[in-house]
Amino acid sequence: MADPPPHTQPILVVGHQRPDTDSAVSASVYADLLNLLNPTQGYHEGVMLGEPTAQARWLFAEANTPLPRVISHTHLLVGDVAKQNVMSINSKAALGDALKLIQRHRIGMVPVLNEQKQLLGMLSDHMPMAGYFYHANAEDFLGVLFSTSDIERYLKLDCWQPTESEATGQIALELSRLTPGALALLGDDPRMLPKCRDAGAAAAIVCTGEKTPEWDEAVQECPKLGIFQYCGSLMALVTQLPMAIPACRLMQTDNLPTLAQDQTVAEARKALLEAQFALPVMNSDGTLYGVVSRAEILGAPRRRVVLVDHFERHQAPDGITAAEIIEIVDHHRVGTLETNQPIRVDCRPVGSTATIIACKFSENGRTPTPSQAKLLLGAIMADTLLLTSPTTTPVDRHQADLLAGIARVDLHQFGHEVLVKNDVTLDQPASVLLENDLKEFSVGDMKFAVSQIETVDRSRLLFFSEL
Ligand SMILES: [Mn+2]
Repeated sequence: MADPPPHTQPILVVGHQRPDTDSAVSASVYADLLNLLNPTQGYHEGVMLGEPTAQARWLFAEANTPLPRVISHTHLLVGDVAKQNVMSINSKAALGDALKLIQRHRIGMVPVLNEQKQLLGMLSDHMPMAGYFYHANAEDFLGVLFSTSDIERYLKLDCWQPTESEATGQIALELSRLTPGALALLGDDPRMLPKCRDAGAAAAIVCTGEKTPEWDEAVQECPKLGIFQYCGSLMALVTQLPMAIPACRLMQTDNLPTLAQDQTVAEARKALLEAQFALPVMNSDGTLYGVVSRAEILGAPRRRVVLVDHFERHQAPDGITAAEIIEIVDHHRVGTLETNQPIRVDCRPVGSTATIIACKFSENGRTPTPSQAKLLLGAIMADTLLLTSPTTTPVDRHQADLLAGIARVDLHQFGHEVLVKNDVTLDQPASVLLENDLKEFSVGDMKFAVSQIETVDRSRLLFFSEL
């Protein structure tokens, strides 16, 4: 079985609601065949519209094949349309790094992630502090805590003398505003250094082109002061400084709206109307899956679906009207499903959809694997009650023989094993038993339903006549 290509929406191959064995098997094996025949069309995924029966569970286990994923509708999900591999920054990155990403990639926001790729917050040029991104100067950040290591890294400072410990004081441009532990921004006057020391500053950035003997002397006078050189004017330093503020100090963390992969696109649309920027889409472990913006929602392609084993609107998935049905393969009457475009329809009057899938293998010059053969055979046996139902045709018998040969099983013994697994269990109320294999139909204005209960032991059904 081919692996799904990453980041593309699968084409769902799905049977009817309350899936019986034929629906589960046909969806799974037909998806395999379509992937084999049309590898460029997209990845086909067999799914089930509800929990599998005990019989289907047994059969898939017997065939050593994973059960198809259970879905409850075919509405598009956030995970289907979200943009993945988005640009992100870590919490230690500076505001300038975020701004570079935002400008270079023309994105509206940057998620801030920790080392485990979990979402810490978001930075966006649509946030209230957006002005800082473009016009800020150091004055705006007076009183904001800075760490010298952030500043050293971002401003590419030359360290003349390291700080005694990591300084995270306030920034100050004037001596009068220097507080103990502060970071002082100085011009090109070496005489200012001892004054900073006396005021209790932890570090100072000096703006000078070269380290003159006067500077050497001043540095020696202040052995405990961290001293860094910025090769540029004080004005340039003040302009660049805001870009060195760590992203984690500015990111939005409170009431951060997020989406889950399994939310519907309709829900995402509603959330985006209230959001100022794209929304992060989370994995269940708190890591980032991707982002969704209005562009992804507007440009979302319709969900593509192949329907097997049903032709009735009432048996089809919720959300089918918004989906694009690209093919129907069925052995029931042509029912109430409508499509917008011409599509491939393959309806044959045989005992099971699995029979048609088996025919499609040979019609395309392919042979099912022993596992696929076992699944198809089991489904034929289940749907035709061991080739005895009135719907059984010579085609079913012929395909069943071929499949039994490939799967290396005895047709009747295997068929009997399959049927026993679906035998009615009388430990549930009759109303529940009736619901298990209930199919709804509509003809004109009339709606009706047919329910089936199977047993290999007729005497057990007498129990019902006594109810
Ligand atoms: Mn069927």
